[in-house]
Amino acid sequence: MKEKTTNKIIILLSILSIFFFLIGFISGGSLFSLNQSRSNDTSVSFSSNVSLMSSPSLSKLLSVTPKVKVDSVGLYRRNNIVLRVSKSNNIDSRVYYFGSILEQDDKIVMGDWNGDGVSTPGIYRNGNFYFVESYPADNIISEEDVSTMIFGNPNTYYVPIAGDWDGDTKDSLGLYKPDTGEFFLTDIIASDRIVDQATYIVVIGSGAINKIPISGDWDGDGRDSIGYYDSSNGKVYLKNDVTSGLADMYYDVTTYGNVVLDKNNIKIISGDWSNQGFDVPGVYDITTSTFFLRYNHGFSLINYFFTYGDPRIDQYSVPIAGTWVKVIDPINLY
Ligand SMILES: [Ca+2]
Ligand SMILES: [Ca+2]
Ligand SMILES: [Ca+2]
Repeated sequence: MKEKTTNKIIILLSILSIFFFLIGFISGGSLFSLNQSRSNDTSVSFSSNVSLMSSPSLSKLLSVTPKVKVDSVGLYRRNNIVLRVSKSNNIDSRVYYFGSILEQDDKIVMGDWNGDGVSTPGIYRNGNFYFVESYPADNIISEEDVSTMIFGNPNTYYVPIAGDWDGDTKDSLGLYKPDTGEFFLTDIIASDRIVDQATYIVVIGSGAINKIPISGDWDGDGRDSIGYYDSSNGKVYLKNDVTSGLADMYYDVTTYGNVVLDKNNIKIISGDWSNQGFDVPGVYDITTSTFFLRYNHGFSLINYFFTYGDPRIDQYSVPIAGTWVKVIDPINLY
């Protein structure tokens, strides 16, 4: 009897030590729970971790399988893009220069135009879409690196977005027209093509006019869809398919634990930050050059935050997101 009890105690202690080892492993990264401050406080409350341990995304994180799709962030600084490929702030970034190909009002949009798993730049300019399918070895993007497609009316103001609307692994272009709230999406991505009709014309709700458009695979079904950020209330509105109708979900993206961001000083990106299998909007605070990325839609117990860039320069930069490196573990990024 006594020996059995001792065995039970040993087993219990072993389970507890494994549990606390995992807790240490988790808190050793830069993951933080809502109970933590923005400093390097890595204390994690027991209660919050009990629920975290049962989270499916965290069990994925702890697995040893190489991560095949982890999105990261970067900055478009007008004449170049810097891509964050590791945790080190501003170190180990990849930098690509646009040479002389950019014009004043060009808008950049990142996407995987050839379906090889790596996101590369596209430039939208007045009815023309210029896209780069692979990064040049000399880090300078020049005319020979660029393919051209025609989409959208010239002399019309659009904000470009990118997504794989049909799930064929290739991203293609979408154009949001702020004055009408319409999204014009095409499935076609091809060099030297004139695309004169959108595959989908979508309006969210009663027309999301003058909003900030975003795109992503919010529900993890392998197809991207659209959404928008409303800077009047700090909320994102996300739709799970590319048909008109009400948003499937909406929630505040300005609150991260004790930190409440100014809804007018943030810019929105989206991505799958931990190989959780779906995309979630992320936020870039231009006043501090800090990215705030959450694991889940709505209230998220685990979020990432880190500084990237320099607010003196990057308050004018455009945050970007995509898969820069095909195989990477999120631990190396966040
Ligand atoms: Ca690609
Ligand atoms: Ca596609
Ligand atoms: Ca989807």
